[in-house]
Amino acid sequence: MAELLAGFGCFTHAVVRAVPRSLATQALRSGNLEVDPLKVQQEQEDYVSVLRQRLGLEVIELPADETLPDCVFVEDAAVVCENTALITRPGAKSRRGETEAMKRALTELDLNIVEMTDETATLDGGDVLFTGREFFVGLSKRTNQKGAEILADTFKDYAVSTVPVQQGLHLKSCCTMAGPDLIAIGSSEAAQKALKIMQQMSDHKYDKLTLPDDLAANCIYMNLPNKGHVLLHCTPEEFPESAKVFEKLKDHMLIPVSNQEKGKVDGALTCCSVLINKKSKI
Ligand code: M3B
Repeated sequence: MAELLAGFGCFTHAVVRAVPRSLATQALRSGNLEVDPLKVQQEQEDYVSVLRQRLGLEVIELPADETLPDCVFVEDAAVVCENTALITRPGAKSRRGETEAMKRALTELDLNIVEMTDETATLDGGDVLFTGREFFVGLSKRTNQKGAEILADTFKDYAVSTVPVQQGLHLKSCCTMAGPDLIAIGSSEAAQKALKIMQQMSDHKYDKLTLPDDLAANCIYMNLPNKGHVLLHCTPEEFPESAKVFEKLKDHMLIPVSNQEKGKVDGALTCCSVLINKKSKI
């Protein structure tokens, strides 16, 4: 049923946010690696320039907020599908303030806004995998069952299944979509287990692209006019073995994007944008 997937990966707009100086010292992180403040700025500039210059998306860049050290990771603040935006209630208290600017930007873009106001619910966008056919929601330290239920109520056209996240911060710390019906998945035991659960829950049989490194499985797929299948993926410097796997893909325009500094605070490629497809109003 290819027609079901007709618009998968088609995007016109991206919301991103500048890196606050406070990221280097105050962003949440699972390790204790030191972030180079200049390098992380540069990395984000390069990321934004890929979206804007190279891919021609209309990029809305929110200003950094020094009181929100993790604010560059906009993916966690909203889930957008078609013309509806769910403004999340991030699991980390220190991140709750990130949704305000996101809500304003998405309102400005004329999307239907749904807010997760229930104080028992938490959800980070990093736990939400949309396949084009259905949603998988990771139940993690940041996202709970109530959050997943509110997502299901918001996007009623799609099935929503939950997947326990046993390792890493978010579900998308080890998987994303690398193409229509193609799940990019890491090789760790936890990643493979998550894939198995998703396969069991789904009526559809997805193809998979297995990456040696879990974090390399966080890539960004788009389908763009005049460009076709586009994939933003890890650089050979960061993940040499995984980069080789991406380089074998023949149907994609491949764009390696560096994530070294943001990776030190558990950020990945998908974390730094909210992608939107605004069909022009005629
Ligand atoms: C990362 C936030 C890091 C905060 C994103 C998705 C998976 C590995 N210090 N947020 N959405 N996580 O990335």
